[in-house]
Amino acid sequence: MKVVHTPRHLLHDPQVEYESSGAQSPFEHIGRAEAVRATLQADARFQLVEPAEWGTAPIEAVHNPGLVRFLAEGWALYTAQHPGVREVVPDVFALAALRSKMTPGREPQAIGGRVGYWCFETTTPLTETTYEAARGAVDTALSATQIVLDGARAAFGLCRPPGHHATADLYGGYCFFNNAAIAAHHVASTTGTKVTVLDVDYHHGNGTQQIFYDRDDVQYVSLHGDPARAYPYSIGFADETGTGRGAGCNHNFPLPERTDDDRWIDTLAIACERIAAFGPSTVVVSLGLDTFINDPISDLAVTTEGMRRSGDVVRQLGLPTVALLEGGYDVAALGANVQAWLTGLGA
Ligand code: Q9C
Ligand code: ZN
Repeated sequence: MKVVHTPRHLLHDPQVEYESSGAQSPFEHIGRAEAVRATLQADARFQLVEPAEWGTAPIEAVHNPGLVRFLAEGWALYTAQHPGVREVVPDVFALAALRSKMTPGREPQAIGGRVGYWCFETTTPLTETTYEAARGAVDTALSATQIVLDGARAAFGLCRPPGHHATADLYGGYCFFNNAAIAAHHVASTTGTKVTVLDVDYHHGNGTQQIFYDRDDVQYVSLHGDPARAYPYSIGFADETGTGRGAGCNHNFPLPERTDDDRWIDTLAIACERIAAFGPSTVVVSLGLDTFINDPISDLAVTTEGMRRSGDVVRQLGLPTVALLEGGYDVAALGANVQAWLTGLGA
């Protein structure tokens, strides 16, 4: 199986994130992708290839061009006003409810206001070269997708930073551009066929759900920790099923704490029945490994063998599949968990 990887992910190397009302060392760090690369590089079944350059057009087909512009220029403008700042983080959020009863808000002119207009939370620092890294992750996703469009049964994009929390207009949740949504839209728009995004990250992919919520050509199917207790808290409930033309095309499977391999696999099998009924040409997997039993920021109990079984369930759909890395924070196990998942998928 081909694995798309670029060292450009090293350009996103924040030293601090703000969570639970305190500063901490980031969970989403360069060692994650380096661990996955090392494991796959040492396994002869995988061939590492570099992505092509895809430019901003496929990004702006999914995201607000204002978000792209902010991520490209925001760090320099902010640090010109605040010399010495390394990680830019919002402190004022332009929440829609601030303007209830009024006309919709406009992008603030002041850079301090712009950060909180395009970002929804505090754990996603913007550094001097984050934009280049985020562009590299999109290039990685699109090149892995192209390998599948060219006829491969499966491919893996070693995307970092991850993507599934980024909405059309907002970054956050360690995500800047929604790699999986950009890939899925690319397939749907260039082939005129239906696509499914299957999201197996521990966290609900609120960004992907939002982007496709009113569309009937891209189905979103997600298994995740119940938002009643788990990030992103306000989205990912089972009664969110799509709107307008997209009614019935969104499927959420919120899960309880300590969900084990058997329950996870049973739920994934039901999710795959929904995918088969939708009839996509292609499946894009948002491959988070933070459902792992030892993951430091989540509470499910899937084992490495459960990862292999998960890939096997998806393989049985018999559909061309592009898997893209999302979360997974037990770095010691991350390479083996990706390897197991891709082995199940048919590496
Ligand atoms: N106290 C991904 O896995 N922090 N993003 C959660 C809970 C953010 C996870 C805070 C988690 C984002 C791609
Ligand atoms: Zn996650």
